[in-house]
Amino acid sequence: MNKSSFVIILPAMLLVTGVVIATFYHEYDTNRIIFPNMTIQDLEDMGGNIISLQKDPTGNIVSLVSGNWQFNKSPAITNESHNAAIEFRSNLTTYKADGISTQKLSLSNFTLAQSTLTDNVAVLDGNVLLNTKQVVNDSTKTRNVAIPLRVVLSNKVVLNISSPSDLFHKYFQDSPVYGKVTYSRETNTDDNKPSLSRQPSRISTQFAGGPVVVDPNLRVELVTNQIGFPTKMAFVGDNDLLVLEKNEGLVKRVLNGVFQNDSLLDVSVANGVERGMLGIAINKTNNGLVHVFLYFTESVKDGDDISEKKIPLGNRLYRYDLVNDKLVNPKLILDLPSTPGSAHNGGEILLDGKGNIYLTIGDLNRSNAKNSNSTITTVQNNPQALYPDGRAGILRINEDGKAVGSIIGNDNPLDKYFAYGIRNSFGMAFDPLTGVLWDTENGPEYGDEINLVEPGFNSGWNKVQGIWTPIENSPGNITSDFNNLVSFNGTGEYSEPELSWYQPSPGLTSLIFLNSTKLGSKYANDMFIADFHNGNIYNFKLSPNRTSLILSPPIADKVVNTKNETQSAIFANGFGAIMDMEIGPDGYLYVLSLYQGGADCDPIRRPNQACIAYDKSIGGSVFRILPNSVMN
Ligand SMILES: [Ca+2]
Ligand SMILES: [Ca+2]
Ligand SMILES: [Ca+2]
Ligand SMILES: [Ca+2]
Repeated sequence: MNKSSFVIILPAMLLVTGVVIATFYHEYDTNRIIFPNMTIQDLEDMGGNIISLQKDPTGNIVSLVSGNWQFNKSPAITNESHNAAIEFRSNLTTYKADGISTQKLSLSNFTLAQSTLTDNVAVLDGNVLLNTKQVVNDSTKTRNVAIPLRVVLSNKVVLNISSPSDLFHKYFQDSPVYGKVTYSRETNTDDNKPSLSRQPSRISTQFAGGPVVVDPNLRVELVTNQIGFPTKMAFVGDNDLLVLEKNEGLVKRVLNGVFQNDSLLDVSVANGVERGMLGIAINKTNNGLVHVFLYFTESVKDGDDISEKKIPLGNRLYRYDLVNDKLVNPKLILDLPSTPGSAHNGGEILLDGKGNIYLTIGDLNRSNAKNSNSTITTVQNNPQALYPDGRAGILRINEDGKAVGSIIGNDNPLDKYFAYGIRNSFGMAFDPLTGVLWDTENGPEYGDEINLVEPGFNSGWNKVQGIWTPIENSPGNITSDFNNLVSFNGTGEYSEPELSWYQPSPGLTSLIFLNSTKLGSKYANDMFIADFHNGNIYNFKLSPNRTSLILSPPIADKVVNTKNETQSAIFANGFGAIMDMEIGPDGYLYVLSLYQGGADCDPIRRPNQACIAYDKSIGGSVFRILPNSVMN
């Protein structure tokens, strides 16, 4: 449709419909905007109107869409200096040709997670509330759903609003809108391949205005926001960070805060649910070589476990050499199972500085399934089950993939288990003062744990999770009888978590000890843990002998009964979904997170919950936490 036909037709429409539209067309003069010199705050007064006539194939007008868009300063943000304090709104009303309003659509409560202002283009990523009011049989049906939204404002396109959400697609993409506004589906390569996951609606736990540290002496700053779905990171040197992109099997580099487009490595990974490029650790050797250890679900080509229903080649640990910005000379160290499930692959890699490698791997998503004993092994605390195959524990090996002494058995691979009875884990660290290992573990909707991990530690899965006896995915009674656990002739020993979460589980991920005084001496050698579902970092102090946590009521009982009970332990929040933390060579705390948090997608157990589909293209950020007193 061209503009002249629009001008001719509009007055006739108004007569028929009686709709009063004071301004039929307005555009903001973006030609005078020089983006590098503006802040997000400068968008505050911008707005415009939207009008569209929709015709059937023969040219008859079938409906009219009118509305507006506007940037406002968000009333929720009190920090005037922060340039993320902006809210975007858009309202559309659809009228049938007879003038009856059929649908009102609005986008409101936009929470800006990330913004980039480059030459001529402003890109705003965040989440928005999609509100639909549809008149059906004289009654109005209202629906509110949080969806991810991208707003691109440029000299040429003026305003493009897009989202990967199916709901957004349904309501907006098929609506040709006249005016300097376009609504389009986000270009998303994942859309071209079939997925087992339903398209999620997502909710953001990354704050508008960015994450926040509770301590007023500390601040959070963004290092980069260019990363595809990230999992883990590791430092090569000062301001030199390697970051993993899960779904494409990539290793990327962030150098002096600048995300490098060229990958250091691109391998083929299965990427259904929690599969993909999962773990990294770096060792700078005395002879100048940089060894990079990577753990990933190897496949023939990216995503073929979904697109072609292929069985992955394995969950594999490799050692590479970092030479001239590339990872070369792959050496396979450990070849672990990757089936039957696509979740609980673990992924954290730790080096102990004595040539040994520690790796977490979960139960590969089967030991809680009914009538599915085919892959349950004795390390999952079922004495009648199969001989272990490497799953459900923390494995300890040397760089040749060989066991380092044996703890619970002499035969391969039982000799490699440092700990067992683990459903899944994304975090572990050595206490810098004692050298003792700690981990975080993940229960099924309940029973996340922090554990002290002695050699031969049995975490109890699948007979106990947290302190409860599992009944399907729910917590049963507090477990009191531990006689049915497998001890491998007394060489393995169950011990209870130092802290357990009841429901809902926070989805614990990274665990680190802050072996730095750069955030203040009061935090030195404290434990910090992060979660996926809330975007929180929690701070715990250890007892004088460092074998337990110092916990005061209401968690002195070593159980987080409700979400509120950890309120006083929250060190920082609003990160989205935290995947990893590291102490940089500069002594500051670095945080790797997804923009969105929320629950993971499970179409059966969580049919209507805002969630994260692990095989979707969700962006990630690196933040660092440092004192206010440090100038850039
Ligand atoms: Ca890491
Ligand atoms: Ca790849
Ligand atoms: Ca346990
Ligand atoms: Ca409690």
